[in-house]
Amino acid sequence: MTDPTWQLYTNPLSGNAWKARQILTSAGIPFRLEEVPVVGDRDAARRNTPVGEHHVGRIPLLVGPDGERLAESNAILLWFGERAGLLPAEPIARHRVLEWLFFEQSQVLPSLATCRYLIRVARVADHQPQVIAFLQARGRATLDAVERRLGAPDAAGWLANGTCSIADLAVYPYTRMAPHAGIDLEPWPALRSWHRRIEARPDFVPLPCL
Ligand SMILES: N[C@@H](CCC(=O)N[C@@H](CS)C(=O)NCC(=O)O)C(=O)O
Repeated sequence: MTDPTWQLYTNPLSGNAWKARQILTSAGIPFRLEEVPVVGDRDAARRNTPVGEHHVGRIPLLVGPDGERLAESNAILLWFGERAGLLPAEPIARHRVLEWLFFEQSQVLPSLATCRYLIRVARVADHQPQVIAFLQARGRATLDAVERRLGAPDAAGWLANGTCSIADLAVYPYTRMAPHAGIDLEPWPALRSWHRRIEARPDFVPLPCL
């Protein structure tokens, strides 16, 4: 028997899983949370779950009413983006949004999210000081890029097209949690104002691990 409710396989520590919670909420889709661990014996805990059965085996993983399985946080943002009114249809406007989704996966996750994971989740930072310093330098350059964009005259306080979109939801969690990666956000004022702007939206879902 199929379950009529979307099931989101998640963990409160995960910024990628937050993106899925936020877009489901913004799109008005009812869903249920299924928590899976991100540390310890993950394979054992995930065995016989859709996450364990998936070829990538990571969260977020969303299981739909017809059994469809949706992986990759930014692909999930795209799936529900139009329904949430957070993804424009016009090609150039859509392209501006996609640029930030790819930026997030290629710049934000490998620097800020990885560094945060080593310090805050796996707690192995003491053994990797050079790796941490390298990732923090990459993370600061990433924050500089976001700050530059937000400071541009046509940005109007948002990353793409002068309005809130899934671009903002993609880049928000791991830039907001940069202090968990050992980076104080004081030098990036436009970024901090943008975080507050996202958090002031009426349907905002707080990051559970802040
Ligand atoms: N590119 C993927 C990355 C997903 C990812 O790294 N998920 C992490 C949690 S944030 C995870 O499942 N970690 C536990 C593991 O790899 O077993 C996305 O954006 O969804």
